[in-house]
Amino acid sequence: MNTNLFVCLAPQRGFATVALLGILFMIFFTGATVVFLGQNESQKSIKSRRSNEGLFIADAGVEKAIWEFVQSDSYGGENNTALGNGVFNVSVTNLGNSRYELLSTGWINASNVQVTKKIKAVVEKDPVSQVFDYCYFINNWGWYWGHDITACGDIRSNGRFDFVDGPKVEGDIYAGEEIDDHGTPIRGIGGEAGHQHEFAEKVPMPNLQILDYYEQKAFVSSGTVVINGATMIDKVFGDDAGESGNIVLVGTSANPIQIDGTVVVRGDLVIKGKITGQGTIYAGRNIYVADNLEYKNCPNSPRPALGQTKDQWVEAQHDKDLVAYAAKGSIILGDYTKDPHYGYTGSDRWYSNQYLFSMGDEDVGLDGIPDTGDTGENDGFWDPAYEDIDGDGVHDNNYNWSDVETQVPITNFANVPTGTTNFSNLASNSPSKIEGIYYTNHAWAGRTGNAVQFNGSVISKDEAIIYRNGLTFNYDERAHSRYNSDPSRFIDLGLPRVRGVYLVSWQQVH
Ligand SMILES: [Ca+2]
Ligand SMILES: [Ca+2]
Ligand SMILES: [Ca+2]
Repeated sequence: MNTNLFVCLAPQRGFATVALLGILFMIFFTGATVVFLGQNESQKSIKSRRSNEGLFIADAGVEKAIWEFVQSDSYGGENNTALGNGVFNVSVTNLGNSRYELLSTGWINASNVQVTKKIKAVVEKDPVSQVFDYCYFINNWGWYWGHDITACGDIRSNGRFDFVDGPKVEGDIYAGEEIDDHGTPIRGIGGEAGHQHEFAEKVPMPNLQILDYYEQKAFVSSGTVVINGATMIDKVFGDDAGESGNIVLVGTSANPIQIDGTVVVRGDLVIKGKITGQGTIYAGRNIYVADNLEYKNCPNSPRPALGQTKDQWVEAQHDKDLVAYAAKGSIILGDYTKDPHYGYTGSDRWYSNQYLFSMGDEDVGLDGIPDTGDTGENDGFWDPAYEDIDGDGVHDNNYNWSDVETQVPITNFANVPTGTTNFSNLASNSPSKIEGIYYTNHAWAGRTGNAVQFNGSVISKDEAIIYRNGLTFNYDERAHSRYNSDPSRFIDLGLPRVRGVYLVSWQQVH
């Protein structure tokens, strides 16, 4: 599946091509039926049929407008477009935040019966992806192996979701394939049948292949990263002479990393410590979370307090730090160089590679998901029409060390701390608090310390997080799409978007 060209199929009623063809078919079919039955029908019945037909025509106007918005955002509306026995008009009002209100009017004027029907709809062009509605979202395989794993918030996999030893889930569980507890009940409300949704619709992951789109966002938002008064990133890092595109950002309580808006790092980003502000950092390759990465001004509590609604919590935390990290490559946590591959044999080895390196092959068949045994899976033939999951035009094989390693030695990165001679000087395999919203449509891999907390979201195609004595995911409700439509709570983080049109509301007004 090439998500780059995917038309958004979020829970919605309407979507462009298929629906439009369906409605056209219904109108012509209905029209023909009316002509055939017309002689024997009462005037009332004809009127009722015409009324339905008028509504179909007004709805066809909405569908036509959605189709036009899929193609371009400069659509101006329709004027007396003929369809079947009638015509439709569509007027368009730009509501801001990529939203448009459509007023579609359908008329029938035939067989002495005149009907006018109006539909008002709101659509959102290229909406923020719904993958950000979960504290843990995986395209391929969701796996919670361990009694001491806790998720507070909804979790979702487009493939299978396996639970071993009764982990705890305080939220809903969605899987595109089977949900399997392997004989030990899942603890928390996620263990209840009403909160488990197997074979759910797959939610497409945004594709970051075209970084230009996000570079434009960086220019529009004049995004910056500043540390101790020095500008580290001015909109895009790597576009000016002398900028290699690879940078290290280390924040402390006294001198946190300050982010404002959207910025792009064209190569690798190594980041750790304290961060403050609101915004999103895109990386053209990997993001290395080298150790703890925490907000300086974090929410009062990671989740709504007892008796506090989600809305109340979001309102109260609206201005607190909120940062998203989106990598075109992978997100690598900890010190991967602590591995026998690099001559290291200590007990705090990285370990993630032992799981990660059997993942990533794109020979996954028609459904774009591995281990489902569908047509074309593991057949040794890679068909880019449905198996180029990341949209780069190349058959990606299983991950290996070259996917994990920095693309240049750490000493060649910009802003590398004085005295740094190797990656180990900056990284550790004992991080215990990771705050923020993390997105990649490749691997999310790494090693943690004891009782690690992820406050935000972990979103990836493949996941290989190796933890010690406790792993907790706390969803940050401020990232949920339900707040996109509420101007008083809307936070424009600049999160990755899905190409397409989302139907926000639809109502008959006349
Ligand atoms: Ca498959
Ligand atoms: Ca294949
Ligand atoms: Ca590919």
